[in-house]
Amino acid sequence: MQLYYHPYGCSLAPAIAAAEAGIALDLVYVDIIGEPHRLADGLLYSEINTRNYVPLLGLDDGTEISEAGIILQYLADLNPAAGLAPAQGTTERRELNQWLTFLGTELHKTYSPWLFHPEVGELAQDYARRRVAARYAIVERQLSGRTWLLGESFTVADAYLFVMVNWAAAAKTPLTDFPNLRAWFDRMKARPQVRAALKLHSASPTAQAA
Ligand SMILES: N[C@@H](CCC(=O)N[C@@H](CS)C(=O)NCC(=O)O)C(=O)O
Repeated sequence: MQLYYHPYGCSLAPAIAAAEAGIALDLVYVDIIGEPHRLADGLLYSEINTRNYVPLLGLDDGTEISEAGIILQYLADLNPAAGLAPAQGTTERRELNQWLTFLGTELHKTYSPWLFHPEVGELAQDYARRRVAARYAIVERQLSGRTWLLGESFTVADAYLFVMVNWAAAAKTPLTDFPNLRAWFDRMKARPQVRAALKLHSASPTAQAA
């Protein structure tokens, strides 16, 4: 399986999920900063993925999966023994879906693109930062008395949340008011598979070639 990724991108979430599930992925670098987006060999990314963003998961049967929340669930369901997602049809799975949708729509899409494009202006960025803080407050309450987002089991929702919290310093969305979130972030960074995924996912084409 191939994961089309960018080192600063939300493709980090599936990279973490795959590492936690013990699934090996081939990482394919996409320059999502340059326009048009291209692979390291110069190929236009839009020729592979008409949506033109990462992550994209290329399956061995030639089909592809896009959208972070769906890729995460696909990876989790490939290895149920890893316990990264509750069983389909359960109340717990519905809860996971609720969090994945919240993370994708309320948090991810408030950061990206707004907080990574200064050209949108200070007013828009300040507004986005206030929205992020209000969403972090929701996560802060959820983490009270819980080790991971859904309770005592680490799930792919934690992998997804990690991406945005990892952006916090660069995007100037401080975690100061959110002690549960900070403690959760420390627990995440201490997980060996999160560290392994971070290392793999931070590689640029030059580093990959080296
Ligand atoms: N709805 C998509 C959003 C993915 C997304 O925002 N990807 C960003 C990186 S975090 C990207 O590739 N941006 C490049 C672009 O939009 O041109 C998902 O959930 O996977």
